[in-house]
Amino acid sequence: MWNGFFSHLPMKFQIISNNMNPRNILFPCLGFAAGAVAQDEQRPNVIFLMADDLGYGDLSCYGATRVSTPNVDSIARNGIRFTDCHAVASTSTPSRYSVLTGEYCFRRHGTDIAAGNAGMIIKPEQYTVADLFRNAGYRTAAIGKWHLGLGSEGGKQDWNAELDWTPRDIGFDYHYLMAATADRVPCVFIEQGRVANHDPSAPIYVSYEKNFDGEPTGANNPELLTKQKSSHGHNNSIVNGIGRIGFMKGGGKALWRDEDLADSIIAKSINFMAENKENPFFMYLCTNDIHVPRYPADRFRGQSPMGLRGDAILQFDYTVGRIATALDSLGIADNTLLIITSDNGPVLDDGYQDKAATLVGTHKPAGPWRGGKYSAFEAGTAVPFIVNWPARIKEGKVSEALISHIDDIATFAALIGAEVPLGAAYDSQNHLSTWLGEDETDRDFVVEMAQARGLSYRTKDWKYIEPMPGNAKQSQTGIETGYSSSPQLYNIAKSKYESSNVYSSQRAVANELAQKLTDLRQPLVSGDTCFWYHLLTPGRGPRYATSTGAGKGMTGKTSPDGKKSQWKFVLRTDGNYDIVNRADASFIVPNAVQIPALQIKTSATSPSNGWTLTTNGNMSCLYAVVSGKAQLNQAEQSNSWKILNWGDGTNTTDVGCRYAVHLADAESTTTSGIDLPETSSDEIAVRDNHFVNKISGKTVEIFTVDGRRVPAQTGHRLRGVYILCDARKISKVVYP
Ligand code: NG6
Ligand code: CA
Repeated sequence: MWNGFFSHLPMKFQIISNNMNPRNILFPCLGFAAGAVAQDEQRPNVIFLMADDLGYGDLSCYGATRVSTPNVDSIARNGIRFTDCHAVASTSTPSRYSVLTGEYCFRRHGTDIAAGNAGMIIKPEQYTVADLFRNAGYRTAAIGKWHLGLGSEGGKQDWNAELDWTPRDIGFDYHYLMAATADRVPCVFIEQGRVANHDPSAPIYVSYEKNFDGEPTGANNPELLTKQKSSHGHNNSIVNGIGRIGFMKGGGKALWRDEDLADSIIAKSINFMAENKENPFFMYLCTNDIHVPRYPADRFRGQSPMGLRGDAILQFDYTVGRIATALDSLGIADNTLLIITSDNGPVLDDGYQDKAATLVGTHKPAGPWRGGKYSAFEAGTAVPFIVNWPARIKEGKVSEALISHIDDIATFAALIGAEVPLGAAYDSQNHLSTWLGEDETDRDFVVEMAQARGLSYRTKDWKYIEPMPGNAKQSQTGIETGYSSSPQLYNIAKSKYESSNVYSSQRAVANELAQKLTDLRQPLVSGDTCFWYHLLTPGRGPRYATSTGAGKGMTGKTSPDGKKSQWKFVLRTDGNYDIVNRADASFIVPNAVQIPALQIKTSATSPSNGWTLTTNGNMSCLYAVVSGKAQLNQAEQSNSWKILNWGDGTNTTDVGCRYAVHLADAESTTTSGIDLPETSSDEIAVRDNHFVNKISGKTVEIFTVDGRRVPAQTGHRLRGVYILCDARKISKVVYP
């Protein structure tokens, strides 16, 4: 019945077109090696199309029979359909964080399911996949579901003005977004930093703490829940006859109708594609489907035998069809690489009475995998993944290779011949040949993060789940979480469905995987990483090099245990800092507070006691983290920031202090020993305008002790002490 419904949709997309767009012409002649650098005119457009909560088994090309997805199937038939792809996390925010940054979400505090008024989780100085494309000359867009926070400060956004931090600050030229999820306020789209169709007669206020006087809520006014009733939660503000999470007031004509969400997202996507058909573009396109509340357009409701959840799958498939048709009619289908995937696994009852659970019948949303959304079990992160690129992929295939979303940045970099800056997208690896179906090389391992933030380590054959707290089954969603206080090991080669925990009989395997997880978890930066990464994020400009960072506004604050000055800065390779509690290593300040920079003067400069930077107001930030054993801290007084050495009391603060001074444009007078391991200057050569370590073959960067980058030019004379950075460690190099 619903098949016929799609008869108007394109089938042309599956046929490799003879499109003579000049950008495409040269393509067939190129004998591409994987990872090859494409020349400018041939670089494909890239669309990363991500569904929300779409399970592995929810598409007919992945085995669904109670729902049919002909548009996705057609793209899969002519592309590479992966059977073992994993999102990085089993919920949206952390999963998306990893897609956009190439960094495991477990490394970053504040990546749990975000509220609708969360501040932007990815900070402007952090490198993203959008930076990769934008720096390579692509136009970039983020359209649809966002769920990664907006504005510089959570809860402080003025929704009636322009937001200060937006996806423009992390590489996206254009955005049209739902701030969080359809079930979270504010229920409006944000376009280019402002509420789309903002209605001045109905100013918007948002709170996740308390209701606004006189506003109805799902809890108090169930009679107003005309379109969907909650099954659990979702009983705060009511918008469009549906209860939401969080409170909002106003909105007027800017408020979305759930029935129109997909059409709005489609329209903006097609606009963006049409506007950029002459130049390469990258579109991060995230549907609202099939997340709750599921309330698709009138023409889809009632079309599937599985109720609204099935209808939402049909609407998702329709979206894919519309994108495909648009590519065709714009003449750019041939040279567009289209990826279709999902952010995490499936859930039936996720808080609304939409009958998903009662009407599911024999349908298996998770396919062969156990668990679902939120789980540590495989279904949490096992997602559909389809790669289609007519110009390059000539034959449809199914690939069983083990792959992960974490690799998009490095893989796309190889695809377009761009380079990921040192230290950025740290966890991302290039698997282009696998993604294009040229081979089936597995990733060595895949990391999966459950909602409880516990990790699993998957190899092709095994799955280790570390112990984590929480119930084995969620009472409200009915999902098996895979959480257990004991370690678990499953032989995936034997069965995809994790039913038999072989931890006891296979201790050696389990221990090995557990150890790998431990290794991976090591902070990227402790004693051995470099603070200069901060400045290596390209395309930002001085605003971000000098006015953001952790440590700001910490004056007088106390750590949760009530002690003052318990902060410790741990620099991460993305250039941000985790501020952790020195005593127990828990996180304290994930989001720094913005304070304008003022003049800073150095005073006492005894390295072993730390330096004091005296400001005549507030300091913009303390960037510096010292290499080696030391960390920096500042004392609690507002005008005098003491940089302490928590290491062994030696003079290891010197490099960091000098760097802080440099960034703050302050005066400094002393230098003394730099306590770092040494790399021989003989190991360093200049190749293609890069410094390379001749032994490892890796690119390295060289900085002066006060943080200036040394250009890699042959003939550039180096003399004295420099700081050498590779992706993992910093050392000093002494040129005689
Ligand atoms: C949960 C919500 C669920 C969904 C999820 C986020 C309740 C009871 N449940 O807290 O409905 O919104 O968060 O989903 O509020 S995700 O796909 O965006 O991660
Ligand atoms: Ca999701």
